[in-house]
Amino acid sequence: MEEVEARIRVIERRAELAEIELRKEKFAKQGAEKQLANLMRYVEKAERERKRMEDQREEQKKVNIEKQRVMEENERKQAEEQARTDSPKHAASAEGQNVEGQVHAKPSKKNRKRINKAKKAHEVRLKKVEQELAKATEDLKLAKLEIEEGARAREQAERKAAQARVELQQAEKALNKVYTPIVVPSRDIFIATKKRLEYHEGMFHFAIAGTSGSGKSSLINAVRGLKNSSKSLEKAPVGVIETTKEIRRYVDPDSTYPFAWYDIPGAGTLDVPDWTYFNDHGLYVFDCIIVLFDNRFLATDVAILRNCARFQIPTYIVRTKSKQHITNLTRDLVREDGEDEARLRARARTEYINKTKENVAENLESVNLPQQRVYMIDKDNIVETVCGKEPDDYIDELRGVFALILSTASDLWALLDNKDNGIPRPTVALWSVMIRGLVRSLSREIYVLANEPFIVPRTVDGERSKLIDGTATLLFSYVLTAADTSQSSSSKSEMEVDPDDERESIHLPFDAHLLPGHGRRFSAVIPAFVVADSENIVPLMCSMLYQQHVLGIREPAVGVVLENSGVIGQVVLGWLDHNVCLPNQLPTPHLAFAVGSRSPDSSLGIFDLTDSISAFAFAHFILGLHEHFRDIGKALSMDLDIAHPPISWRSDLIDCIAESGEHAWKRTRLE
Ligand SMILES: Nc1nc2c(ncn2[C@@H]2O[C@H](COP(=O)(O)OP(=O)(O)O)[C@@H](O)[C@H]2O)c(=O)[nH]1
Ligand SMILES: [Mg+2]
Repeated sequence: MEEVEARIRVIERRAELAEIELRKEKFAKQGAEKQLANLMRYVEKAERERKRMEDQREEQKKVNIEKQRVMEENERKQAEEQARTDSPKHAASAEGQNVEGQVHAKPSKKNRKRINKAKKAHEVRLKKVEQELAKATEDLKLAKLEIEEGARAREQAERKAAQARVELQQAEKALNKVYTPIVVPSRDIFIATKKRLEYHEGMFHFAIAGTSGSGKSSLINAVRGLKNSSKSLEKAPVGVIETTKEIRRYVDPDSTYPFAWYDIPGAGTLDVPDWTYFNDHGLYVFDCIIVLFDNRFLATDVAILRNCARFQIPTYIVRTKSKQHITNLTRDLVREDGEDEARLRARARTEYINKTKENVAENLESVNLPQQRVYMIDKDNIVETVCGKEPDDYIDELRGVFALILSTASDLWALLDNKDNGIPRPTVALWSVMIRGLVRSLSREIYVLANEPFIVPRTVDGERSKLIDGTATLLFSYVLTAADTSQSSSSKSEMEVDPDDERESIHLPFDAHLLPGHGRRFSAVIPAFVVADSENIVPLMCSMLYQQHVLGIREPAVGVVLENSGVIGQVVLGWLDHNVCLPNQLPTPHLAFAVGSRSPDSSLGIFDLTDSISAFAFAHFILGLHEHFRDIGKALSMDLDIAHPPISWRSDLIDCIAESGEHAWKRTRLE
């Protein structure tokens, strides 16, 4: 968690830096744009100035030409006038004409001088304007360059901004993954939702969620003993395309089962965050949610499971239409040589079961949800079971599990209600049937041993007088046999020892014997889950831990305290300090359980088995041991790492002491 938080902090910091960078770039972009606008204004002004100058020059030119023309016209007129007045003296000397010509030429020269001067001044001005224009053009060029530069900078800034946005989104996503907001409904909303969904205390409320067509309505009919073809008005309509997201409620017609079934449509089309969907539909009020799928286990199914985990609602993963899927698979498989129809179907069935389990396991693992069992069912089989018939081919019978839990709860309730003169009545027969049934539904490789005496290991100097330390009410164990040190299908009777048996003893140090008994050993018992009363639970769990330790198994020990006439079950977890293993010293065991509270609270691992909801939560806890059983089984099927140095204790020490006195255990050690 710390590591994840550190990662989040780094991502958040990066997002912050990216934001700052983005702001800087925006600022730079604004600056460049401002500068650009200024330059444009300047260029426009220069252009205007140039035009004005040119116009002025043009105007001046016109004025000068006109002036010149007027002047020449006047001169011409004067000359003509002169000529007219001088006509009597027409024969004037050539010299005289010449002088006259010089007199006429004088003003014209003056004018030209003036014109030339004006021209020069004009040229100077023009040059200046041209220079200014050239400068303006140069500035324009520079401005254009700057504009281009600005555009590039802007592009880069925008790219960086986009990247920063992506990073920010990623950071937010990562943050949401870890800290998905959980909006816990207030007490008032909770009560209002219960009212809206017609939740009645004392009844058990199952929600069935799944995509349209996965078979929700059919399952609801099946568990109530109704076929899809039934004419009953109570039937849920099937095969209809779900057009609303409205939740429908159906009550079990069999009043001995206080079940209400709810059809939760639309879960496969999440267009809002999954927890919003979960909260909006009030799914948090249900006692149990069944996630149903037909072909593939989808992300939306996982989303529902994730939300159920938040609200600690028991869930069941169920695959429907199993018969149909197996039939299809039978048709798809290539028949092996000499394989008849029955064998082919059996192969298809195995493949179907394995593939389904794998698919669900992978999906759960990918989102870090604990593994849980997937039930494979078919509506027709359920109808048959509900109607009291034994279906010919079924994989899992979910309703059987529910019925077992609820009937146990109601039987225990009835038993407590009928107390004989206040004397507590034994309840062990009732609850042990339920616990056995539940564990049995988890694995067929587990052996149940009831009322078994056990011993606790002790060191050389420890007390050795009382060698049976207690009695376990229920031991759910794997069994190792002498033949091969893997799990075997030997029955309990094979574990009893016949002294004349010629079989070889089990290849395990004597330390590995948990259970008492004497003589040679052909099998060893490795408990994975135990039930005992409060007097026995601590030594039993220590013994169980040492047993696992000797075999190199590092799983925690799981047990439940339940008195023989009690109805409250409390979970105990145990582990060993594996590092401490000095000669003649046992590793320290640790046990954890809720103290100070005896009132049922499933989040503390305390359950009241007379209360159907609490009993259901208890059952769910046991069904959740699926992975725990599997891990111990897996460890046992591998090469066992027998502890070295071995712990100095053995179960049949009692005989040795009886026969040979105090230190006999040394002689009888077989190593
Ligand atoms: N073969 C078989 N068909 C099923 C099973 N469950 C449902 N169906 C069929 O699947 C179709 C859709 O079922 P329906 O219950 O309406 O699904 P919903 O949309 O989830 O309520 C119907 O044609 C059902 O007959 C089953 O277990 N086996
Ligand atoms: Mg339906």
